[in-house]
Amino acid sequence: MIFYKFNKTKFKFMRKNIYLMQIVFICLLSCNSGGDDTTVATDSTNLTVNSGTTETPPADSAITPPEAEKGPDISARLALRTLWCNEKTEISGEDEIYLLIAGKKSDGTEISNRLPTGLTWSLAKSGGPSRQGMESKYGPLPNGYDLWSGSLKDGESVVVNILFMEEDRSKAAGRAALLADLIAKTKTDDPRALVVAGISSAVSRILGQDMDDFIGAYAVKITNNNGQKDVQYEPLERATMVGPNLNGKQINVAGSGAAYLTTIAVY
Ligand SMILES: [Ca+2]
Ligand SMILES: [Ca+2]
Repeated sequence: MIFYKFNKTKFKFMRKNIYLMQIVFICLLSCNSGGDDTTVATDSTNLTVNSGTTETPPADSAITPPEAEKGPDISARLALRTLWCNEKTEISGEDEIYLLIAGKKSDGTEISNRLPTGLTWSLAKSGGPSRQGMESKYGPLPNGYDLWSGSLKDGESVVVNILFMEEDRSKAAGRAALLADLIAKTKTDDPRALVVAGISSAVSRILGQDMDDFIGAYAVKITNNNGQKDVQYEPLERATMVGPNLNGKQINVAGSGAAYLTTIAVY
């Protein structure tokens, strides 16, 4: 009987404890489920974490693609190889020939030059190489007379306009203004814009009366195409392509009564 009473008391005690544990458990459950604003959004754009903090994942455009591999720099030289008089513009005496060189690199570098510097090449239509040929009369430089030389990065280009002139009474300031006008018109980023329009009218407008004679002009564009030298030749005014020979490209310039066969090359 004592044993039975003891077990009955113990059983009541245990039942009371289980009841209390159930109350505590229910209380814990209700606390957890109420009032907390922790949510996980179902879409992929925003995650709301504790008290409304919003984090936006990086946009695709923020990922920088790997830079395309650049080709090597190149060095280039544009040279006048020969200049031969077939007809001169002066009625008497020799022509006094000089070149105006106006151009631009695609990085904006301007090219402005006169060859020979401050002087002229005196040429005539007869008398053989010692009178007709610039190179034979004035002596050849190695691979000709430099019109432009420099380096080009991959994708860069240079446009060089070459004007063949005969000197009379124009002033240096007028020639400088003409060069500046041509440089301003030169474009390097459009293959169709290689042609500089209106050279002869610019010569008349800028040099004025008693001006030097304009014989003809052409342009050369050199581009570094992934380490390869691409060259375009373009007759501008009073110029005709003759064709390539062993020394380079032959172009005839014939204006103001004169006719000169020129050879240019790019190295
Ligand atoms: Ca003249
Ligand atoms: Ca003259």
